[in-house]
Amino acid sequence: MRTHIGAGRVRGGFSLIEIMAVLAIIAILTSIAVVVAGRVTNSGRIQATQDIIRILDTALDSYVASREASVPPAYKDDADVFHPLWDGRAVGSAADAAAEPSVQLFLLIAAEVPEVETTLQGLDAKFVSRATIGTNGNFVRKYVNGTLTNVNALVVKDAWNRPIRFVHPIWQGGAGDYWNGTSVTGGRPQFLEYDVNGNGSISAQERIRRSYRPFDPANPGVANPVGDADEGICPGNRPYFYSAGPDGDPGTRSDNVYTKKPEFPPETRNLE
Ligand SMILES: [Ca+2]
Ligand SMILES: [Ca+2]
Repeated sequence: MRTHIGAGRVRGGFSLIEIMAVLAIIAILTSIAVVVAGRVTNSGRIQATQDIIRILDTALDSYVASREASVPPAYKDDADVFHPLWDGRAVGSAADAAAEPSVQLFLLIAAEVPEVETTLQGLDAKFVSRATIGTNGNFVRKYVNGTLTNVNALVVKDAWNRPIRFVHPIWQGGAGDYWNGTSVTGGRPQFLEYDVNGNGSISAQERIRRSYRPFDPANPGVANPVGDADEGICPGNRPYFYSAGPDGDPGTRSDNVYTKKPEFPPETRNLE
């Protein structure tokens, strides 16, 4: 009997080209696997984040029902400083890079309602922590035994470990100029002024800046342009919660996570 081995060539091993081809195939398969695994992870995180937002929505419902109000008011601390409940940046250079901790402020007010506390117990503990409110010397403080003391409140994060955001209807689309791709351009007042305490004048705390968009990942710490809001308009004059999604940028709305999607002003939609 005669055994036919290919064209008669006896192989003593793999050639360099064959090894390189195999390595290239392995590299391609690995990169596909990483992409697929990333999608699976993100889809699980999106689901988890939606669950978190639904619980916050329920907490908001409880608050609204208990207070017979359509929206939560601004938070006023014991130092008579008002902290509007919205998703934007505080005024002042030191705080420019920091968004107002909007969910934290909301939960500080909402904690007065017992039903809210019960609802929040439904949150997975790994997304919840406690922290002082504010950054860069702009802490929310209260008098405790005669001393101004930093306030602790619940922080609720999304599945990418970034704070969930709360948008108050006062914004109605936000304030601030736009980043048109090459420069910051006008179109809206840079600051939104809102007489939070109704005293007829606007204090520094009542002049709030909202985002420039889009977020510049190369310069996340600089004041401009840093997108820190989705610029949505609250549906039915009711606040909404959202997460900035996998990319962590609120200004890119395509991957943001919502349970109640807001309207967006037409002029920003054109920049999508
Ligand atoms: Ca005022
Ligand atoms: Ca985003």
